[in-house]
Amino acid sequence: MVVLSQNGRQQLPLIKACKPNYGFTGIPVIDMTSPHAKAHMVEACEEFGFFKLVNHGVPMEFMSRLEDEGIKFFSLPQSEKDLAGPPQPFGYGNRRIGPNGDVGWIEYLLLSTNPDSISQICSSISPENPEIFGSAVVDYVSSVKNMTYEVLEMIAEGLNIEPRNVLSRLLKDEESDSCFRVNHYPPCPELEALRGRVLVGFGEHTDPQIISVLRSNNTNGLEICLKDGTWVSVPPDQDSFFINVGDSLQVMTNGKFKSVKHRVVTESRKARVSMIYFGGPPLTEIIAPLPSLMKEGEETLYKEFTWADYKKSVYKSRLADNRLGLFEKKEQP
Ligand code: GA4
Repeated sequence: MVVLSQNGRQQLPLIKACKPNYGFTGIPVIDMTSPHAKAHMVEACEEFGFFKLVNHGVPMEFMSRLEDEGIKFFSLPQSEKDLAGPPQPFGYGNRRIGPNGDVGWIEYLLLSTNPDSISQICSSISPENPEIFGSAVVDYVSSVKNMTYEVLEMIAEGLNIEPRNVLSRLLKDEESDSCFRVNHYPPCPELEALRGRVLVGFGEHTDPQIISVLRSNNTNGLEICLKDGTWVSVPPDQDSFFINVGDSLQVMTNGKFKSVKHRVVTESRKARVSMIYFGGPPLTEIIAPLPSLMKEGEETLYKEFTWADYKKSVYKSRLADNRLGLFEKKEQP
């Protein structure tokens, strides 16, 4: 990996650009109102760990209002933004991702999804108008949460498992450990000169939670890794959501669903703004394959662990690490 030095202060990663995938039309697009949606969601989670969701019912106004508020925040002078950081674990972050030395061409806000905690953090994010920013986040997050519950219930039906809320209950739980982030990837005009290489905004990783729900503006940058190891770019669509299977859902399906490896690369001319809801279970929840999904004689691939155990290990890891590796049952020789 080559590294670009920014004003001699920080080292940012450059990677080889993925081959253009103009011909690749394989990212599944699922219409939430279609009678086939449930089966298609299951197929997409098995093949890609990823799909695009249309006709989702989240008001466009909530999406654009939060995007506008995010842009307003990120255009503040650096000294003002720094008042809301660094994230511990919530707040404003710039270039540094996580506690273990990962960096990217990004600034972001990391928030809890709990309305009290949102309003608390919003008073440092926007001291003049905390309620404007706060209400944009609360409206958006509550609408996206409801849509996500429905997606998980449709997936449970598609998998033929009962009860319907076997997955969604973990996110609906008052103690659910979910979080939310707004990412801003500034453009980088110097990139034009770096032929064949791209600057990393957010390095490759899988999400540790159950499911992540991403919405971005119409700027390129998101890439996912297919089963055969090829990276493909995901054409942006500001009216849709992109759903990612997280590590916990991979475990709960005993590996039938794959948590998708993904990354964001920087555009030379246009800022990318994304907002992501990460649906996680309560800390005490045991993450294990759902018994109703296990075939007779099927062995569980993972050791038993709670979300708190996993989270602790996640925060000791680097972005690109195979975090589930530590929890896999190794074949006996
Ligand atoms: C990836 C998914 C979410 O953005 C996140 C990230 C978290 C962070 O930014 O603090 C982590 C990353 C994410 C996984 C490995 C650790 C923790 C940065 C990092 C290096 C909020 C999450 O839950 O895990």
